[in-house]
Amino acid sequence: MKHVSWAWLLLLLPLGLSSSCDRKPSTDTRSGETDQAAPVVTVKAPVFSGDSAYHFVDRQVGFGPRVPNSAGHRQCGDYLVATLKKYGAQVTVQEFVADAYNGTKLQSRNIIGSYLPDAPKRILLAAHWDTRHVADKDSVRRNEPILGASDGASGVGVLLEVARIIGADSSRAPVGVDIIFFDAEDYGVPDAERANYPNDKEFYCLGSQYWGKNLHKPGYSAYYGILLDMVGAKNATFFKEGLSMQYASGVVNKVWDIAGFLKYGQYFLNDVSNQVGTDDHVFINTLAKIPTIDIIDTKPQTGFSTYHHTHRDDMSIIDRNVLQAVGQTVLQTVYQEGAPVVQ
Ligand code: AHN
Ligand code: ZN
Repeated sequence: MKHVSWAWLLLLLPLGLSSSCDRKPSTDTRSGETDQAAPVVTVKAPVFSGDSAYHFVDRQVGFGPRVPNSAGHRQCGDYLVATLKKYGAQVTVQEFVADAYNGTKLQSRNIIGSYLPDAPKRILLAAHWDTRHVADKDSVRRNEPILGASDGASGVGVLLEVARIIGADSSRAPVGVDIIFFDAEDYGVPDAERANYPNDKEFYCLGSQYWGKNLHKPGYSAYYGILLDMVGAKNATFFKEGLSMQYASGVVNKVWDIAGFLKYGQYFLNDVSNQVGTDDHVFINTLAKIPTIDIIDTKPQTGFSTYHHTHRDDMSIIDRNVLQAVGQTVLQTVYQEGAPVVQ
C-alpha cells in the first residue's frame, strides 16, 4: 500500500494551492500564493490521536518539573528513551554536561529516535523535553520550577504519538524520520537577572547548541526540520514565525497550507509574526544548516502566552484539539515527503 489516493488528487488538482520546498528556502514570503500547480495534500496519512498525545503529555508532567539534575528529569528521560524504543525507533542518547549561566553544571541528554535510519531523504522533528527551573514571569513562587505542560511536554507528547503511529506502519513510504528531544533548552537567564548577562540569549537552547556542534551521526543532515514548542495550550495561535520565514519560508508555507487544508486555520494563522528571540530551530539552521521552522504559540503584541514561564503552565491549560491539529499537520507533512513526486 502506497497511501496514494488518486481520487483525492483529481479532486485537489483544480485548487492549485501549493508552496514549493527544497533546500534553498524561497525568498518569496507572500502568503496565499496560487500560481503553482502541485496540490496541497497528495496522500492519505493515518489519523493522529489527540487523546493519545494528551496521555503522553500527562505522563511527562506526572514526573514533576523536568529540570536538569533533578530526579523528575532523570526519570522522564528514561521514560522517553524506553518509549521511543517501544515504538520501534533506533535510539541514540547524547549525554553531555552543559554550563548554565550561573555556573551550574547541567547533566543533560539529547534523545534521538530514528526511523528508517538508512533512508537518504530524512525529515527532522524536534521539541525540548526539559522544563524551566524558575517561574520568573509569575507573581508567586518565582524561584520554583514549573511543570511545563505546554512549554516542554506538549511538543514531546505530539512527537511520541507520531512515533507510535509511524512505528506501527510498516507499509509507509520510505522517508526517514529523526525525532530529537533536546535537553537544557529552558535554563535561560531569569528575567530579573538579564541585565547582568549581555549575551543572555546564549543560555537558552544548550541542548540544540551541543547537538549542532556534535551531530549524533557524522555528516548528518535532513531535507528540512520542524520544531514544536508550546503546541498544547487551548486557544494556541501559530503565526508564521519570523526566523522560520527567514531560514525556511518554503517549509513554513507548505506546513501552513497543509494545516489550512486540514481545517486547522483557527490555530495556524496566515500572518507573519515577530521572530521569537531564540529557540532550538535557530541552532539547527545555523550550526547544522538544515532549514528548520518553529511551530510556536505566540500572541500579537504581548509575545508569548500568559502561561509562559508561570505555574499556570500545567495540565489544566492543555487542549487535546490543539495537540490534534499540530500532530495531524505534522504527520500529513511527513507522509507527503515519502510520496512519489506528482507531475
Ligand atoms: C526566549 O525566551 C528568549 N526564547 C524562547 C525559547 C523558549 C523558552 N521556548 C520555550 N521556552
Ligand atoms: Zn520556556
